[in-house]
Amino acid sequence: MFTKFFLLCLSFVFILLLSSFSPAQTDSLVLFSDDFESYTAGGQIACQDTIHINVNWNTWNSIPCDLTEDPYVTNTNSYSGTNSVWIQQDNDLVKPIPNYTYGKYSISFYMYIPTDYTASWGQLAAFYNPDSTEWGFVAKFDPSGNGYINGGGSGAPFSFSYDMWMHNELIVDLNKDSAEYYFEGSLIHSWQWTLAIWGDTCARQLSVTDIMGSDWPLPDPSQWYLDDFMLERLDTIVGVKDFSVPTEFALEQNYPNPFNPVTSIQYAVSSRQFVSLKVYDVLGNEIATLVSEEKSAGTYEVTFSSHSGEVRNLPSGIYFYRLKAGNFVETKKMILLK
Ligand SMILES: [Ca+2]
Repeated sequence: MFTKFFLLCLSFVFILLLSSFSPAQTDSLVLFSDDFESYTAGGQIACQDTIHINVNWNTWNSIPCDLTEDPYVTNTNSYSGTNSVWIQQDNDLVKPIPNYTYGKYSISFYMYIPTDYTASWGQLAAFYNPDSTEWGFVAKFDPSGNGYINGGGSGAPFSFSYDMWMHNELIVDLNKDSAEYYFEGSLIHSWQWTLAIWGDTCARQLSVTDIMGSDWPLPDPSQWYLDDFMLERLDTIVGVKDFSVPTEFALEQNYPNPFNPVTSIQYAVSSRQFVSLKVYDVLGNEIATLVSEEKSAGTYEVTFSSHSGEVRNLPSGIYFYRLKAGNFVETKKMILLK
């Protein structure tokens, strides 16, 4: 009996120690994801405006407008569920991004290349004007199992396998002007993002993702499958400052305030709850969603920028941010001063 009691005490102390030394929490905000399960197999997913292709890369919907360029949704092969996108020769699947200039982002997906076929994908760094684009990088997969990534005026080879699902990830940190390409979780190449694909200087910006059939000098034919595409903001929540679990919900005043263009907002969650943190203008219009997910107890910090992501060049003025977590609701005021 004594031993049991002793063990119980010991485990209690251990749990206390664990809770007081919980590691810093990092988190990400999913800006866009698609597992392609909501589309009809056989339908075309993209809708490229070929007349204004450099102006409006307005694709990723199910209204086909170009029979040759747009890839098909298929149920013959998938990473998740039953559907994926079948990208064939000269197809493009394009994901517009609203020209981010600040923040750290991840673009990832799974790819499957049948034996002896080719594939490629790339990321546009910048639009200088409607008709001038700059490639941030391109990854290619040639028919001998050799991959190659070009970025920053240099590159790196890597090997890949046929007939299996493989993970691709590009991480671009616009704050640090750095880029990293990961294949199957391994870092293949890192470079200065604004050096663009061939080492030319370009704007510090993240734009369209272009996922291609062989539109690159690769041996034909190109044919591959793509599933579980995701665009994430990685630097929205930077961690726990206080290792103890908060005893109550709290929403702190943003810092700096007034701000231009970036400010930080801290909040505390005392028990696991669905947390929503949104920014509104004085008319009550929703400007941005900073958090919208279940969070465990802890202290979090999120950044808000007046000109990145879905937010475009907000005017100077008063804005409000509102935290909702369970029954807890609090709103605070912040001032953008340009
Ligand atoms: Ca799927």
